[in-house]
Amino acid sequence: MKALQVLGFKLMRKMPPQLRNRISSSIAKRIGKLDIDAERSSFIEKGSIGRHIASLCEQGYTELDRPLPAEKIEAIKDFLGTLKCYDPYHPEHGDFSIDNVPPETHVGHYRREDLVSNPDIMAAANDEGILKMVQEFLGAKPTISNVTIWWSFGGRSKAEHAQLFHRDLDDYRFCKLFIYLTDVSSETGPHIFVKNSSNANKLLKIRRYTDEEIKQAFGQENIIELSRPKGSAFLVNTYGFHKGMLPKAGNRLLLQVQYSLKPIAVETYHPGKRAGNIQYDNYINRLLLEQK
Ligand SMILES: O=C(O)CCC(=O)C(=O)O
Repeated sequence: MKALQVLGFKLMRKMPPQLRNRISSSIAKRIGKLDIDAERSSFIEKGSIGRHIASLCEQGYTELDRPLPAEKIEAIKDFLGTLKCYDPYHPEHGDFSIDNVPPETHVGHYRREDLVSNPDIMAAANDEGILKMVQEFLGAKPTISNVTIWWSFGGRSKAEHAQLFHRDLDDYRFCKLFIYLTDVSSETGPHIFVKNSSNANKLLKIRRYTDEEIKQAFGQENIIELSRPKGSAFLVNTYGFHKGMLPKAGNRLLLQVQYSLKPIAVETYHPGKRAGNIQYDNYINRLLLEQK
């Protein structure tokens, strides 16, 4: 079964946007929607949801109205202080703490299994305004298919991996929530998103692209640098072109949640314990949290 899913995943990755959209719509119809009360959101103002959904669907991203509050960021950082990081691109470095980072390492990720036990992280992932926007974007109730936090370290000489422009190809339709846990300036590795590239039928070959190629294809005016204060949150359809700019100085800490139609076929999920008695929707959280 897993082998078939992985084969389907490989085929999906090669499909052009229009075919992906047709298939997503038929998967979404079979999944159906939930009744979600977006008014209870901590991230969006009353009455603004339609504008956010339109922006996410048409331009490929939307910036949320309210930040994650400073006290939540501090609580998350205190929790991270009890954990170690690893570099997924250089597993040979093993686990390291953030005051002892190997010099060649560009990124330090925390483990999903640890993060899902934190109530502030999971509350952000399950914010009803966010779930409602994502549901309208996907056309179906969302599946949380990843929760991750990582450091991008400054002072490295050359951009690598996700620091170069690329499309994500994780599912037929998916998007990601970004929340900055540090202030992010042009110097400290802002997320860069190419507006209007998510539905564009260009540059479909799977590879990393240079800044010049992206500028030629989409125009400088569509390349959006998201330098923002800590707490800032945005939803992005990362099938559109994006990268994390190589930080020149200082480190960036980012919380990211992925929402998709289906589980990501190449991932292995080990649902973890919920913090306390928190009630989150079983379906939405089924890959990451034990059922209640
Ligand atoms: O670090 C960033 O801002 C880019 C992240 C990225 O490429 C991704 O999540 O696919």
